This record gives sequence, structure tokens and C-alpha cells, in this order.
Amino acid sequence: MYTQAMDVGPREERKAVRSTAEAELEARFDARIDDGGLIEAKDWMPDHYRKTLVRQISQHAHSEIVGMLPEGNWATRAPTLKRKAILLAKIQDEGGHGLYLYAAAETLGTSRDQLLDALHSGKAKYSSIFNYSTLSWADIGVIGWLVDGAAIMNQVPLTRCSYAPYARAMVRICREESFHQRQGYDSLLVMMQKGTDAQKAMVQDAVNRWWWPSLMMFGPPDSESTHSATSMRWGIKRIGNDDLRQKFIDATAQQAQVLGVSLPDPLLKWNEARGHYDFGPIDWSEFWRVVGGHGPCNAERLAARVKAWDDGAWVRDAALAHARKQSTQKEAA
Ligand code: FAQ
Repeated sequence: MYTQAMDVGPREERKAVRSTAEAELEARFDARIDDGGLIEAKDWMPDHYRKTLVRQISQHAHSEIVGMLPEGNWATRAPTLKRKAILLAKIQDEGGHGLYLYAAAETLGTSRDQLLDALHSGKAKYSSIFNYSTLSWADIGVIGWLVDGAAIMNQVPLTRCSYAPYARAMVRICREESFHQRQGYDSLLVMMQKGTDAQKAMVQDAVNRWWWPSLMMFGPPDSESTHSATSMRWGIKRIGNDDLRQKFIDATAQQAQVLGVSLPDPLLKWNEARGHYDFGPIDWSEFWRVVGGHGPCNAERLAARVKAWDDGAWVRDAALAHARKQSTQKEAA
């Protein structure tokens, strides 16, 4: 009856005890997830859950700050003071979203420097959508309407994510994203209703270029998604990639009619039996090319982020020197 204890060395014994304890912790964790409970930073969690969250939250944070770049390109060329003020506020919001999200990722034990190193070295991903160019002012309206629209569709379920610090960050982010979507739609509506023929054509051209990349924001089909099944099991993702994409298409197809633009998909058609719009095939080879670093602007976006980081070194040094001086003064007092 003592076989186990007598046959194994102290190391194996410790391992066995640890794994029993871990199995209990994991069972408790699973039960809490099944009950719809929330996990806080101080709670025990499986390594894989932690890693999945760091991956997703940091990719999300990187997307927000890289996402400032395509719009930043138009900050000096907005057509009116009102549109410029709105655009600047929106870009600033996105910087703020990045900061909440980096802070949420840091609660999982990975430092901001590690997260940014991964972005700057090209190891970490960010949303494929931000590797496309903003060629005209209409692109800025279309980013608000379609890109922020897709972002909200994907992010509202994340306010119910099982990891509480991420869920809390998402509540605030979604409120701001919904304003972003509406300002984009409003700017397009003005161009479509009061604009010249050239302005209307500019809107249609922007919609043609951004439609398919916006659908790709939701990630690969569920059948090819690496993480969906596990993330859904853990309550990180509440709705799968395909269902979210469909919800987005259903909502947007109707908004396009009000706007007076056509969506560049000849197969887009309401299907009464399904209660959804049918749509044409997505070019997943383009998606993987962009995700793999070979989209139209990948190199430019990464270079801009690395430059911003390098140019900001003196600010970080100055802040650290100031903090050191203050703590020395406090000690001396
Ligand atoms: N781009 O197994 P899944 C915004 C990768 S914020 C690049 O299905 P998952 C605000 C994925 O990482 C937009 N990579 O992955 C704004 C994985 O690779 P890995 C960002 C993508 O995580 C608006 C592989 O493919 N939003 O727009 C993409 O379960 C305007 C297999 O995929 C978020 O990040 C993609 N589109 O589902 C700012 C929301 N899709 O990591 C400025 C939070 C997939 O194994 C202006 N994130 N991949 O190397 C999520 O909900 C999920 O991470 C998904 C992907 C749905 C994006």
C-alpha cells in the first residue's frame, strides 16, 4: 500500500502532489467558468488560459495603436475644422484603448516592454485591416463605418469575457467605438447626400476597397480557426468568427442601402429561409498573405511604430530620471 511513496524519488513525489493539487485547482476553475463566473488577475488559472489571453489582448492592443496610423495619415488633410477635431479625438481614443488593453495584458504577468518587443520584432500579430492604405478622405469615413463597425460587432461579446480585467476594459472601449462608427457613417452620409458626383464616386471606391478586408477582420472560418474552440470553452470568445461575420454582414447590408452605396459582392442577397444575407467567397489567400506580413503596408506600419518607440526614448528616460529624483528627495526628507 505504500508502493507509490516508496518507489518514487522526492522529485517525482513533489510532482505527483503538485499535479493533484493542480488538478483540483483546474476543476474549480472549470466549474467557475461553467457557472459563468469571472476570473480575476489574482485567481489561479491554467497556463494555457493565461497564454491565450496574453496573445489575444496584446494583439488587440497592438491593433489599436497600429490602427492609429492609417487615420493619422489624414489628420492634416481633413476637409473642415469639425471633421479634423472629430478625427483627432478618434485617433486619441484609439491610443487610449491600446493603453487600457496593455494594462489588462500586464495583469497576466507579462510586462509592457515584453509585449512591445514582440510587436517591434514582428513576432506579434495585429489586425490585418491596418495593413491597407487610406487613399482618399472617404477612406476615413469608411474606416469608421466598416472597420469600427466590425470592431464593435466583435468586441461587444468581449464585454462578457470570463477574464474580468479584459471585460471591464472592453465596456469602456465599446462605448467609444460606437461613437467612432456613427461619426464614420455620418461623414459618408453627408458626402452621399450633399456631395458632388466625384465625392459620391470616392465613397463608392473606398467601400469597394475596404469591404472584403473588413470581413476578414473576424478571423478565418471557424473550421480553420486555431483558437476558437478553446477560447469559446473558456468563455474568452462568446461568439465564433463565422457567426460574428454574418451578423456584421446582415447589419451592414441594410446600412449600405440607406447610404446609397453598393457592396462589391454580386452574390450578396437576402436569404429568407436562413434569415440572413448570403455572400460570396472570401479570398482567404489574401488574408493569410497580409497576416503573414506581406500586405500593402505591413512594412510601413511596423517601421512607423518602431520609429515612434525609438523617438520616444528620451521621454521614457526623462520620466524615469524624474521618478528617481522624486524618490531620492522623499528618502532624504
Ligand atoms: N488579423 O484561431 P483564430 C479595432 C490570427 S481593433 C490578423 O480564429 P482568435 C479598433 C490569429 O491571431 C481590431 N491576425 O484566432 C480600431 C491566429 O494567429 P496566432 C482588432 C488574425 O484569436 C478601429 C490565427 O489568425 N480586434 O479595429 C486575424 O481565436 C479603427 C488563427 O485565428 C481584436 O483584436 C486578423 N483579422 O480569433 C482601431 C479583438 N484574425 O495568434 C483603429 C479581439 C485571426 O495563433 C481604427 N480579438 N488572426 O498566431 C479577437 O476577437 C480574436 O483574436 C480574433 C481572432 C477574432 C481577431
